Amino acid sequence: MTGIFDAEFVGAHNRLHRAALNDDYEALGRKLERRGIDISAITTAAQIFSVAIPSWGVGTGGTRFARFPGAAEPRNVMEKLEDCAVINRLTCCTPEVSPHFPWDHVDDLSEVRAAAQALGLSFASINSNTFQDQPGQTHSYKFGSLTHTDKAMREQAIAHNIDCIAYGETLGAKSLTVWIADGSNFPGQQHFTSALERYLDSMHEIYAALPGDWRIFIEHKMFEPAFYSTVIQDWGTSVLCAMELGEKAYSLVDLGHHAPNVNIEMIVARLIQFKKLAGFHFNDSKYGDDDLDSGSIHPYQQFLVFNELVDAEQRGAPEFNPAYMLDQSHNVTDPIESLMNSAMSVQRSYVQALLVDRAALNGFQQENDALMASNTLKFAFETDVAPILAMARANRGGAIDPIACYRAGDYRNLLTPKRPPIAGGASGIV
Ligand code: PSV
Ligand code: MN
Repeated sequence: MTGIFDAEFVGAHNRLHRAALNDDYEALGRKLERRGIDISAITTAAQIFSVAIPSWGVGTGGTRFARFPGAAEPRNVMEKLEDCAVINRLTCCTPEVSPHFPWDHVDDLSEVRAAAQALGLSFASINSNTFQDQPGQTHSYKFGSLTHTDKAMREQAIAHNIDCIAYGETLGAKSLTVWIADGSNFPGQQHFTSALERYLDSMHEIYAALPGDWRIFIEHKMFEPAFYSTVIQDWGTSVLCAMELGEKAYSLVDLGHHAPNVNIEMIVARLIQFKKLAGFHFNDSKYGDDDLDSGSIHPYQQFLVFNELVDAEQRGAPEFNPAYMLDQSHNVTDPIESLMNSAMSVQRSYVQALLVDRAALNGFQQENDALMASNTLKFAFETDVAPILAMARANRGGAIDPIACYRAGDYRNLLTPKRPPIAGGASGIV
């Protein structure tokens, strides 16, 4: 099924690390016990946690300037699924794939669903794409899609989103994620209010086509490709639109889509409070929408986001059902390795947030003990939970050290004859 990474190969790799893991796990177990935490309950929670892989993430991305193809890159959706299955096989926390249309389009999507099932995968939210022109397309998205001034353009974009719902039904998905690149590059280019009115009109039509048990996720982005304004620029506009559309519409948080230093965990808390949190596109960034591996720049921010999520989970916040997805692009790393890194980093933040002593935190908040409240969070964040993550994987038959195991398998070299290089150094952000 996942070729080289069968039970025998992963088992042999795990035997190299087993004694050290048992040692570290027992030591951490004793440490947590002193704080009244049962390590096995945390390990069980880690085993259940999952985050979806974006189908585009297994390809090598590019910048606005260049794209440098990687070895044995997947050339179609079936090969993308094979790579996603390797990530899930080794990390045991990525059983879902979030597809992108038309990039993943084939005539018979039921074959794609069957192939995914055979690999132990299923489908998360469907992503539509009205930010690029496709070969043979009637109208260009150069000046917008769902908000375009020309009704014919808007109708084309609406029809594509409705097609995506149909694709998702074939694949067994239950939500549509809509990110638009619409915006403006110059002050005065676009009438802010009219553009948003057109957006809402278009989204009402898409919303009306949603099956009863589907949700629609609105993804905001502060800039890029438009550099002066974007129509859905922040969580405020996104949540206002979600409220306007109805109960099936939610606001999706991509960690790279905010102004620097914005308090994202607080946005998350607000969206939870008003029952409008769709979920996440996890990634990390230093400057903008950098699409770096999750937790590589701001691990404490990621932990603080999970602190809000675990708080909501534990107090049974109403209608709390966030979709966790990665969204990142790789220019200098092997995408499989980067996605494994990110999935494990997100899982780490979740587990660290489970260690927060919430009763103590509540007490410190009530007493206005700022230092101890902050230290309560820091204490959880600074706990090295790596043995819990590794044990969770080992218990599920995954790899104790997924990156080392993947490298030992020499996956890319083995696949190179079957997957010749994709020609071209064309630029293109994904
Ligand atoms: C836009 O930057 C974005 O984050 C959206 O989620 C897209 O679907 C994705 O990137 C891939 O282009
Ligand atoms: Mn995104």
